[in-house]
Amino acid sequence: MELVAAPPPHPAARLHPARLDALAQGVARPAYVRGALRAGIVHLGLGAFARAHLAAVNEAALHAGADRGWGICGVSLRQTDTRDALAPQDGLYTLALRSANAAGQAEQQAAVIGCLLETLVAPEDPQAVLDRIANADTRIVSVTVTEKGYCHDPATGQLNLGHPDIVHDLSQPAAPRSTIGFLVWGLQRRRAAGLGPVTLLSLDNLPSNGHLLRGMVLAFAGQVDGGLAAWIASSCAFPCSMVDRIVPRTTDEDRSCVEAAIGLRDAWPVLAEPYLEWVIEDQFAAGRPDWTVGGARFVDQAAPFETLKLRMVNGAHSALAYLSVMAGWSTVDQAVSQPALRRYLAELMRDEIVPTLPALPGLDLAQYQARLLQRYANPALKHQTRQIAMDGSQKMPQRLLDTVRARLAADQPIPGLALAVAGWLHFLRGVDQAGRRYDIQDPMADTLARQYLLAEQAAAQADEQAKEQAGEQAGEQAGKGPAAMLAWATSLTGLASVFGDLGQDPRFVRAVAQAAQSLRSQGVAGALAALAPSKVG
Ligand code: CS2
Repeated sequence: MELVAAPPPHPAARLHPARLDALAQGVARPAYVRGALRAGIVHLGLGAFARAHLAAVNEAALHAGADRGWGICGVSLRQTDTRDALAPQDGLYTLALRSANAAGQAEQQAAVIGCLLETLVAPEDPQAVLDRIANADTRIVSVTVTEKGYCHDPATGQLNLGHPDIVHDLSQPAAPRSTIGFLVWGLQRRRAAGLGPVTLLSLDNLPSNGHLLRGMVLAFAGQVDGGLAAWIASSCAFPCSMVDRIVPRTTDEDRSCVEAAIGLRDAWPVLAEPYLEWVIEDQFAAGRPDWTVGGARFVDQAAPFETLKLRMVNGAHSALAYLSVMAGWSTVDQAVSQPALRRYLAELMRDEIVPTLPALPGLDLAQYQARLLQRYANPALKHQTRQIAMDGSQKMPQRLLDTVRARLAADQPIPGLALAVAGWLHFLRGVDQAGRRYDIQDPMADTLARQYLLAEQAAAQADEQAKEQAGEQAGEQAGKGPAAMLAWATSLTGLASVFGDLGQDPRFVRAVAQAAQSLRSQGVAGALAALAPSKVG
């Protein structure tokens, strides 16, 4: 399904504060004096995700009259591309919320966001980033750097002091490169300058993200200066938060579509679904804007919301992503239009995930689940399953493995969860069912590739032994017998930095082996059918 919009007659002029009058009617735009804004928020990791929630909600607060000190300074920690796209637009960009109407036609609501005042590129000028954190205007330093940006061990949640960026940053106070390095050296400058504390606000998809960030910052600061660590611990705030909005990567087609809709050319618009849930613990060290006007909710404890979101939205997303990449379903809506996959996800949520969730008064979980499947089915997003499949080693623990642990602790079966985990492990072979190759994008890609090879060798060996013991068995192919798959799963789930002690739980390893065997011998469709033989026709 395509969004239909007539292209402008001439190449459109570039989005810019001087050209807001040229915006098409109905496109929301900054209605406050941008020049009066100061950057009270420094945001590290200025990807599409932050631009689609933090900045959009903050924009609503500014429209509602929030104090002018709540502009945003964005920081890209690696690439120059966001800055290169947005600088000629003086930081303006479009947020296009996409959905489908009752007839299934795509609809788009566009708004130009004005609260992003500047974008710094950390590797070009680390000093400027440190100065910003240590600026008197700064009151919140927020972070969306994805799971791997915390330089932690995914299974234990401890700072990885051997991480090359952390090793580098501990000796480079003036030119760090990791998020944690920037935060600690920036806070050190603040303290030295006699400035007050700030709130460090993690907005990443990690459980207790505020506590995690606090742990990383204090572990790093402790290596540097005990006094600094004590000051941070006693005066800075680290609220936990949960953000839920699906934000696919922007494509050139999206750029053209937004240009046609707004009448100006935007080099990097952001697309998102209309749905937004942003829940934040109300612990701020130096004030905050009233983000409730843009839909945020302040709570005492974010943990139950995080668990709900990570296990349902992200757990189901990851389960869907690996199976879909293998099966050749490239977008999420295409994937959930496959009846067997949709049924699998619905049963995974209802039967295996929901029973592990903490109670949230007033929440109807059946409705939440139905709404989630509808969000996945949004045909206007074209959310790539490959995008979700990235960084599995960092995502598995909180999305699927914690749920597995909760179920095993209650002695409950895990067939759907095991298929999701086996889906990831099977995906690591790097070839889909049609023989197309893809890269494994993961900070642990090398380790995973080595372990995958070892697992294949273990499988081949186990198969040989099984055949010797049983005599030649007609029809059994090397690497696919139950003994082989058990050896394969034992080897892969032995990766302690992802699986922790789960690799030692025979119930888990056996379930993963069985699901993997099913995937390898029957493909995704066969494995889904095998899981629910009575239900999938
Ligand atoms: C997705 C998330 O890419 C992924 O791994 O699961 O980005 C997801 O779209 C968001 O968390 C939704 O809130």
